[in-house]
Amino acid sequence: MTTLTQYLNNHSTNTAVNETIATITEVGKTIAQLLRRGALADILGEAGNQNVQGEEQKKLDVLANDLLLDALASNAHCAGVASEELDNSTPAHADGSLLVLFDPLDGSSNIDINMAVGTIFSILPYQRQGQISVDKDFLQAGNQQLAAGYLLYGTSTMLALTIANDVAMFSLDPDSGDYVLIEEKIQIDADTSEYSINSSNYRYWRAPMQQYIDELIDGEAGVRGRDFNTRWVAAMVGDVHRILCRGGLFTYPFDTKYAHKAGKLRLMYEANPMSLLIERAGGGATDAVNRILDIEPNDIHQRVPVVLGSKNEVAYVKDLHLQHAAK
Ligand code: AFP
Repeated sequence: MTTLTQYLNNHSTNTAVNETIATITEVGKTIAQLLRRGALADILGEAGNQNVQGEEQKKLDVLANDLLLDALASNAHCAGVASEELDNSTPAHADGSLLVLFDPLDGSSNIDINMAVGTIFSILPYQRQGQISVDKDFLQAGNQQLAAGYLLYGTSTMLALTIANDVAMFSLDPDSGDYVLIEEKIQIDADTSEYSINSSNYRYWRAPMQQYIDELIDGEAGVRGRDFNTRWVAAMVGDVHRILCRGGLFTYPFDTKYAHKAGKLRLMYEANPMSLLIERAGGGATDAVNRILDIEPNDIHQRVPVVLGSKNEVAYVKDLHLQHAAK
């Protein structure tokens, strides 16, 4: 049995990264305990205000955010924090070597219905040690991440983590309080017959995405020559976890529903960490055409269309988009 601490010591010599992952995953235990108590812990329902995204904040959005902020404020390696729930980044220790970004509670709409939610985190290098960090310091492409992962608060609490070239999966042992390694080199199949998309937005998608989904629905009788299945957790962590477990394609594509938003998912603390996990597990991650990890950000809350998962399926979506662009 290998614990998270042992895994980190065996696979990473970066003490700052290791200790910061430990800080984040310890908070994950507290969030998991609160979720276990659910309605009994007075964590359900609205917090009564909106975040920078214009979304109604749930009580647990705010609580998870505050728990992570407080814990990272005590971590001398952390020079600054950016969160989905905060308008701007929060400076921490100017001499720290790392920047931490997170979606503290992904899948908030699932909290009140007792469905899967999670925490997504990304760790970037801090390039101006000794200076107070500002938003601009966080604007680094996803290919600069030193580590990334998520906590999934499901029937059990699980941690997916990449700190080097591998993707490892851990399960929280509620008795010992240890995250126990259950798989150390996750690889996902290049092909799949399972996809995830919120189909209610069909009328807002661009033509290539409409064509792609039409082909999947046509199944064996159509050009794909096989039937497909669909799943939609409404929490990216849940859909990405399923893909790490058995392959698949997840997409939240560009839509004209909120034209100025270019899709729903945020680049810095959702798409980038999840893309690093998926690519290192042998999958692909694009904005439909371009590699997400190569996108140079211009705002810590910028949104990006996302297509990720089994490599050949992600490539198929890209080809369709290129074919349409060539018309
Ligand atoms: P919330 O955290 O606001 O519930 O959003 C979750 C999310 O960003 C992502 O985790 C889901 O895949 C996606 O939004 C669900 O979007 P829909 O509500 O449109 O299904």
